[in-house]
Amino acid sequence: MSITQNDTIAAIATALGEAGISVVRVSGPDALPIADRVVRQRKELPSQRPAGMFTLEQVIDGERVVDQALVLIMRGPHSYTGEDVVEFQGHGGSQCAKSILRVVCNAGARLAEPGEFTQRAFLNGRMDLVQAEAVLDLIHARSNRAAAAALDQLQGQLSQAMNGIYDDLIALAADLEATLDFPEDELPDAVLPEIIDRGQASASQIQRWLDTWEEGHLLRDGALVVIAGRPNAGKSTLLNALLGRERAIVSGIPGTTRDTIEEDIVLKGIPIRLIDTAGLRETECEIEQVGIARTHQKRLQADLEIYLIDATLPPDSHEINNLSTDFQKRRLVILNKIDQANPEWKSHQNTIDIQLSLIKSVDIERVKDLISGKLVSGLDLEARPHAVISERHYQLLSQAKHELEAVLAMLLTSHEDEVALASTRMRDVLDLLGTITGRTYHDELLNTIFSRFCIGK
Ligand SMILES: Nc1nc2c(ncn2[C@@H]2O[C@H](COP(=O)(O)OP(=O)(O)OP(=O)(O)O)[C@@H](O)[C@H]2O)c(=O)[nH]1
Ligand SMILES: [Mg+2]
Repeated sequence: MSITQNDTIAAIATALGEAGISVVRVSGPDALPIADRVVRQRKELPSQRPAGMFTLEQVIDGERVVDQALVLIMRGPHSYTGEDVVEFQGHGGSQCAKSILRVVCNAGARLAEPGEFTQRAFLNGRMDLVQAEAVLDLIHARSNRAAAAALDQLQGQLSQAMNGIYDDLIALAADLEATLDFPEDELPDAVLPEIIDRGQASASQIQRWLDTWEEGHLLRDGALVVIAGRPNAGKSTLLNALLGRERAIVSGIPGTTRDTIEEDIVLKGIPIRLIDTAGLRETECEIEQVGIARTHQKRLQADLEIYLIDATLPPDSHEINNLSTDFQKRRLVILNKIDQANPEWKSHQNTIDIQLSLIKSVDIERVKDLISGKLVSGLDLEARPHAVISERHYQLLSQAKHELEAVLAMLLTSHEDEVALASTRMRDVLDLLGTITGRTYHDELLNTIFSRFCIGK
């Protein structure tokens, strides 16, 4: 996508399908003249009306009326994009919106690229990059908490924090440069330690934001939770219980589930993809082998594994051993079927997080609490939803912190050459921080961010 913006763009901003209304959005220098060309002329053309006005118009293609629409006029810079904007609110469904889009394009607009309205908002200074990303997060939010976090970010909570750190460090860089003007041995002793202190305070602030990444990842991407275990342990029974419906086939025949079964749920505000898998065992059956290979693949990707054990069978030392030695970031071990438990399990309590019977009096809310508890251990989900950083912010912030720490280490030497070098290196720190909010950016960065948007936003 090029970042020239002297033309006028148009797109359908609502989802196509049966609905009350659909919105076609037009933005750019010709938005108002284009609106004049596509409505049946009455007393006053749209371009002659004050901003904020809306009127019901007939949208025409030559002589033919294609829809009746409310036409809203917004004049730059007081609009989403910062440009003149006209919105046509026509009838829902796909036909009216497509017709309005066609006549608007025939009258001089061009089809917008994905995210181009928001990109223009960014280029016109209506929002910074962090806020533009929040728009996307808000559209993609799969839970209330994720939406609340995105809204905080859109309202500038994260931008203000990033700008605060940036401003502190630019002042620090200036003070550092000033020390270079002092003749050797004349710099007062207190100056460098004071600069180092301030740098360390900024580094801790950066770290506090880095610590929000994990919650950001859970809210934005959702958590992958895999249910694994031997055949017949009750994995599909658990999936169904968590979903509250009979999604997967349950039977007493080991090897019932062969493919992975994926379903989305939300627990404590965390969007979760729940995956039931084929039971783990040695088998001659080719189909089952493929299923088990998929189980292993999903276990590797999982944010949390729920491992189910069948209590009717005696403890298997090989299985228990694997649980304590194989790599898994987070795991919840459930001993199921305690209604018919083998007595030998009494001596193995320490391997197990919870024992229960999924078909006799299970407290599924307790299981849900355990799952969300394991997922967020170390995170405070009781706290009010707040802006949390994304993967892109994480990369830039951790590089910036790394560079800043290198600068501080150079300053600690108090050696003149090192101090001079540190001063140049501070620019890298500032560049990295500036890229977060878009103080500094390049076309490629904008492309990667805005191409993930839908058309019309
Ligand atoms: N007694 C008892 N039986 C249970 C319990 N939970 C599940 N079962 C039974 O165990 C059998 C296997 O359950 P599934 O949920 O199909 O087990 P699975 O782990 O998905 O098995 P595969 O798909 O073959 O790997 C079914 O007959 C269930 O009704 C329980 O708590 N107690
Ligand atoms: Mg199953």
